[in-house]
Amino acid sequence: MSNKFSQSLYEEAVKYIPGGVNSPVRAFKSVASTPVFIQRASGSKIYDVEGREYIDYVSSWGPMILGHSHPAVVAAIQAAAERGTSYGAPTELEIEMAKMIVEAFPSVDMVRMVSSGTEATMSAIRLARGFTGRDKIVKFEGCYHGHSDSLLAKAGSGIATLGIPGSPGVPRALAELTITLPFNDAEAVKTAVDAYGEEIACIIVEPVAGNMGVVLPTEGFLKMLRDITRRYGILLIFDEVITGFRLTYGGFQNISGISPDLTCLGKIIGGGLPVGAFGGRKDIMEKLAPAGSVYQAGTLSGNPLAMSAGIETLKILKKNIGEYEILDRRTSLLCKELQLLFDGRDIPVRTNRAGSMFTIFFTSEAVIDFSSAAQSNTELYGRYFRGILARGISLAPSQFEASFLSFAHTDEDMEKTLDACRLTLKNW
Ligand code: HOZ
Repeated sequence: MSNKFSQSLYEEAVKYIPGGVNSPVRAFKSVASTPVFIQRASGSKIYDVEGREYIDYVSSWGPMILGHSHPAVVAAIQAAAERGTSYGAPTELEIEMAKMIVEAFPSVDMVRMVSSGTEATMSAIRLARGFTGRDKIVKFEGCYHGHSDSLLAKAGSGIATLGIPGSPGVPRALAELTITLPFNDAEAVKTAVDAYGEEIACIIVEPVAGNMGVVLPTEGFLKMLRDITRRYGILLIFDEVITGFRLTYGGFQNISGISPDLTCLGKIIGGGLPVGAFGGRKDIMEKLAPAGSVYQAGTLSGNPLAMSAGIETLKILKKNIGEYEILDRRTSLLCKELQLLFDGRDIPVRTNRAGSMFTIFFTSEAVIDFSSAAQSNTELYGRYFRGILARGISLAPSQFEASFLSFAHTDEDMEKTLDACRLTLKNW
């Protein structure tokens, strides 16, 4: 496919932006390609600078559950912009947003808005350390909680995509405080907590992992985390930046019935604008400045544009709560049909799915943690990605990311996606 304009923009971009992109996975490196530059997006489609249309399953990495440029969300942003774009002072919008989150998440009594998921997890970790007076934290291999120093060890997303074990620039003294364990491995958790329980401030987990590709928690894993953290006075943090409002009106905690002490959010609650939030038990949250002494701040925190886009998005989701079920069914059908196409060609793949998020792993084994995800043939994923992209389908440009459906995806989009897959596999 001719990609001359994107190619020339990429060549220009690398002169001024490291690697040509502002977030590593976008560079298409792991799929042996160069990025498609986007001009606009609407509903389930994005359009590149050459005017080519793609059915979009990247969904801006999760936020666009209503589809792109939803008219009511755009109108809310426009109306907010006319009243001023940032005040650095409190607004009524922030109370409205906080109330909506508190209402949707039974484990959240209070919430603090920030500007990204990274900020949310980073601040939740500081709060957990401040609250417990302990320094060590536990995270899971392949789970990604943004790029703050404490959380980069054996992380998913770009770290997994680029195959780097951690990052230079993270002080060893800090990295040593992060204990990294295999996801879904209850025994490993018990061993670590038995050894260091009194020193551990928190266990942070994506209750459904989305950043090593989609990996579901095994039966009882989250409950085990809840029980053991309670026993040792460790805080349990659910990173629901991706799963928040993605699987239901609330988080995976509403579905699993397991309540964490703190919850991190982002993506959907900003309706496509930069946002993050963390919230939880009142006694913990009140340790935050200025109520308490754990410091955290931000000029654009609670930004009126982001709050307006987020509030409008949540209102629409709440009003159309039945759509989640339709989305779930549609994604399930798509995944089943895709799996059949691969099976029909004897190409070993495993499809993991939670609601409207899914990953096709190019492996014959079940994917239950990062080491099984890492068995995937990333070259074949790249080949599939390039084949289907050339036929107008935009998937996550990495084996270790999730793809997403939105309320805007139609049956016709599904048919076109399956046709593109059929054609790609025909020329395999
Ligand atoms: N780390 C993000 C996905 N899990 C990628 C963000 C982006 O490149 O926009």
